[in-house]
Amino acid sequence: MILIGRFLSPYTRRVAVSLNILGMPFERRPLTAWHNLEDVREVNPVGRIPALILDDGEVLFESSAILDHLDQVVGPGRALLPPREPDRRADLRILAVGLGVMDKAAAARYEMVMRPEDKIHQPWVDHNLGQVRSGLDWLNAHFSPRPASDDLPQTVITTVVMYDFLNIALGDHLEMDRYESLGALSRKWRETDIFRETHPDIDTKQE
Ligand SMILES: N[C@@H](CCC(=O)N[C@@H](CS)C(=O)NCC(=O)O)C(=O)O
Repeated sequence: MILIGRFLSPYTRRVAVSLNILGMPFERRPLTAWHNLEDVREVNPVGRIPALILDDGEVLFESSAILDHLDQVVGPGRALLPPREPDRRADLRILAVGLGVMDKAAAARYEMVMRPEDKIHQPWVDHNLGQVRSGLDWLNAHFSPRPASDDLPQTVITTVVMYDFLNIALGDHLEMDRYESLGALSRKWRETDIFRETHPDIDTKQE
């Protein structure tokens, strides 16, 4: 399998961490929509990362659809998202907020870095940052991994990756210290091999 995307993309990174946890070998092409749009469009008609090229050549895109496929391949006993209610429903709620936070963080960041300085619309940046903050408040209050579990379910993978992304992309604009329980979860996992192997710095160092 070939994973298309850079690790700075939290969507790409959560797929990479999941592949590693599930013991599924893959190659990676660290492309981005900004530098390699034509190549990315060849694998994803919308021109976004991640995409996963399967061994038979079929291409999957959208991180949640890719992860759903991986869970189907390994089966319900090893799936990273619980296969049945009520745990499945509970985890989907956490993932919906985590992914929403990533989407709004990306929107704020794009406004700040993609526009000429005199064309940045600060109310739009603030609107998105406000949504990031309220999403983080909710996650901080509502997400606690199931007790006595050292497993890495998709909720933990996505939350740890999200937290790293926010620190890197918007650390100067957010007060990350106030999300104590998310910070503790991040500290528990971020230095473990499984997350270090996919740290966004890896791509920067290779440039
Ligand atoms: N919902 C998508 C989001 C993917 C996404 O937004 N990827 C970003 C990189 S972090 C991208 O390729 N952006 C380029 C663009 O939107 O033009 C997923 O979960 O895969």
